[in-house]
Amino acid sequence: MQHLKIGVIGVPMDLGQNRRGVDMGPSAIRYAGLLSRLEALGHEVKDFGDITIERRTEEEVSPGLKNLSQVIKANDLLRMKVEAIEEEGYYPLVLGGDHSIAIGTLAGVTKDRKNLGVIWYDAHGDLNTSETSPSGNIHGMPLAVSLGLGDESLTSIGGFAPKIKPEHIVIIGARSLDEGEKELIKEKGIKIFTMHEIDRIGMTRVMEEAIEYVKTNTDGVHLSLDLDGLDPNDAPGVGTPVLGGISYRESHLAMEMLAEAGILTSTEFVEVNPILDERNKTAEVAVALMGSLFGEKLL
Ligand code: HAR
Ligand code: MN
Ligand code: MN
Ligand code: MN
Repeated sequence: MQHLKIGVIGVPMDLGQNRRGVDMGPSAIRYAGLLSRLEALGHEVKDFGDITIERRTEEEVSPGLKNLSQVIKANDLLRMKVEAIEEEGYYPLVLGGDHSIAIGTLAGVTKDRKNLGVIWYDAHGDLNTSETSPSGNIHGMPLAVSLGLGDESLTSIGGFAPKIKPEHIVIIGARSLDEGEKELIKEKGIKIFTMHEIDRIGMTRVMEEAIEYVKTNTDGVHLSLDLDGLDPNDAPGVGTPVLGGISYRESHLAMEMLAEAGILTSTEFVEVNPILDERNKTAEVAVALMGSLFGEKLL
């Protein structure tokens, strides 16, 4: 893999969901050795620090869109930061934080990409709107928001919508979808490899097909990797674990195949929650996977 200029940006955000601790994800990932791991591969790595996140307020303004104003502000800051990082010639590597931050990341990387491909590696679809969400948690909505669906205050971040097109998305690892999400996947014809397909045809073929799919007619590819896409045995430190997930080994294979394909233009790793973790295991898994993603090989 060619040497990259990688710009790391942390988003200590926990307002997109109900559990405390995921705001410590960026620290845990750095502590697990991310920067030296990437530098050892020959990349130039610059840590751009963390986005400032507002505190949770006591009174809940909108139960269907929890912490809406703070989530908007954080994502708008992140969008601007991602744009600045790209302008400086760096590859954005965003560390979460809960998955609501994908709204800002995607808004930033689509400023000059009108046909971005997206790989959504997740147990969930994150395709809810305030109408379909069972929880009102915005971390269950970022893919819908980026498609231009949902509350205007979220879809309009960056001043344009939609950010991405349904035919440029592939979801990998899904095993928990709400009814509204299932309908949307069918209605929009979104490409999805659920755990069924991964079991049935294997990760090698899933990734071959997914890579071919997202590189077709696109001008860049973003990887949004939610650690809960992995099995909770391998990644226990997540807020919404779902049994029967992608294994650590399958995930390494997926990352290695993405490294070989050389198609990615930005990446985010989200939902690492150190409070729910076992001795920082999930952050270490995240760093190991980023190692493979950025070119690590045994021999
Ligand atoms: N679909 C559920 C909801 O909208 C659960 C979302 C869960 N969590 C995430 N996102 N970590 O991938 O509330
Ligand atoms: Mn998610
Ligand atoms: Mn998830
Ligand atoms: Mn490996």
